[in-house]
Amino acid sequence: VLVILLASSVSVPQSATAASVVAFDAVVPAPASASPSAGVTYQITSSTAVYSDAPEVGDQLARQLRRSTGYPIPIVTTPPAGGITLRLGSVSGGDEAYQLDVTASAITVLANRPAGLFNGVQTLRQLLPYAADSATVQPGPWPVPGGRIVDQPRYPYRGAMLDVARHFFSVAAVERYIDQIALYKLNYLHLHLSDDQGWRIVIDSWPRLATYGGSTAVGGDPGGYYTKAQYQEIVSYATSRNITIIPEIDMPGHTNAALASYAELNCDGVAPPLYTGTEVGFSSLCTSKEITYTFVDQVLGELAAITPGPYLHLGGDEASSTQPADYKTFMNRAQDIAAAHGKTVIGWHDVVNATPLPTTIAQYWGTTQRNTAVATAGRKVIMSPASRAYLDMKYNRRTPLGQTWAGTIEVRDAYGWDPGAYLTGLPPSQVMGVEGPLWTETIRTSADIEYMAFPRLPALAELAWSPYSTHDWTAFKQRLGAQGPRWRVMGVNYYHSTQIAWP
Ligand code: TNX
Repeated sequence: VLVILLASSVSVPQSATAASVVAFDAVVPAPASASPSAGVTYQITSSTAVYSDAPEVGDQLARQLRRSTGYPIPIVTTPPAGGITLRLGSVSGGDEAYQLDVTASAITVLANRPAGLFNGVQTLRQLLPYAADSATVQPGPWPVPGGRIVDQPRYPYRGAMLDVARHFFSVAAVERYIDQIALYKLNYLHLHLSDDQGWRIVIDSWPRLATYGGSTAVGGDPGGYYTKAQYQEIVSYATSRNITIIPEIDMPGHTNAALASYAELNCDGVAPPLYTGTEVGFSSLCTSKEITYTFVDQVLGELAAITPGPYLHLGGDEASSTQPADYKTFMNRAQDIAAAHGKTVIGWHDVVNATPLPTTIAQYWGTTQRNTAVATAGRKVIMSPASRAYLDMKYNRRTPLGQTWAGTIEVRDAYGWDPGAYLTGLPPSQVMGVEGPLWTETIRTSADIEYMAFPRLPALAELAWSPYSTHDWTAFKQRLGAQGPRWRVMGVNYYHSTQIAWP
């Protein structure tokens, strides 16, 4: 019975029958509204052409289709009769909204902005047979189910975080992750660029941060850092996939790599050794020295200059080696410095213990649903509750990677909460969105990243994108399962959770 149910709604790539049409209910995150046209399918053929009002979005779609279908898929300068048209126009729902129409004769995506066209194309990708995500030419056919999807995000912030400090990840590895998360309409990638174990970005006025502070990683693994040009390459790669990079320099704690690089940043003037363990809370910038603020100003200034996005993340978490009064003084000055460089501050929710600027955003990482200080701070909040959203938590006790301090998180736990109602007393209107952080004390390769992020990150993406009225575990696990064959085609090393009936 199970097999029959799955076969009726999910395609099998090898099969060329009508059953290989992907169903509308295979899309993650669930669209705000979807109306299939029974019996109608569009076929991508050797004569299909693409027109786009957003050239980059059209190029990306055409490139992918050429790769897997082997068809020429030309880009044309007027909307092709019978082809794929990506048009700017007017839809309700803002910059990221789109409308996708699939008839027997044409595919049309309509959006207010290129971001909406990009999102519509991600939905279209998921409506194509899995083989369309292949890097090599596949036999086809290439049917797309007919109907209309009218879609817009629940939250403006849908993020992932990658800790490149505990372990360093190459530009190629970061771009690979960007490709994977873009398919689920995430629009922010937060890079945790500094911590006790490593400093990962060149700062010209403090060169030893990267060359010395970036020279190692957890367990003595190889370090590394991004040059400014490499960082900018990541930023532009992300931008063309509707993803804004948020750089984090964690302070005043989590700073051993900086303290080891420059003796003058330490209150006692003595540089500690580099650190490759996994303890937290032992390091602090010297909040009483003026040079500390020169350092913060120059670091944030150089980073702001290469970061087109509006946000700088100042960390601020677990500063247990900083006196509370000193923490407040320091974080208040650091926020002013970031603002002077034209950026809006994000901090881990500990930032509410300072005086958050009216615009400062708190990222909630607690393990309980009660945190009065955060709920009543009157600030926007990004929801990353550790017991639901932390991608470095193990799925279960047997998971080979990850940690358990916030519990174990199976797929159903990652999906089974409402970001708008999670933190007691926080007005729903203050919730800006959801982020899935991936700390990398135990994570060393792209395969490790993928194992922890998939399938939990798509679950978080659905919480962030889909109206809560669509929230339904039974329907979700079916949609999520439908991603499995796609991940196999894409080479994504996902965790085969037994909660999901993978086709
Ligand atoms: C806590 S949560 C941290 C990180 C660790 C993580 C491991 C937070 C803001 N800080 O420094 O990497 O736990 O799960």
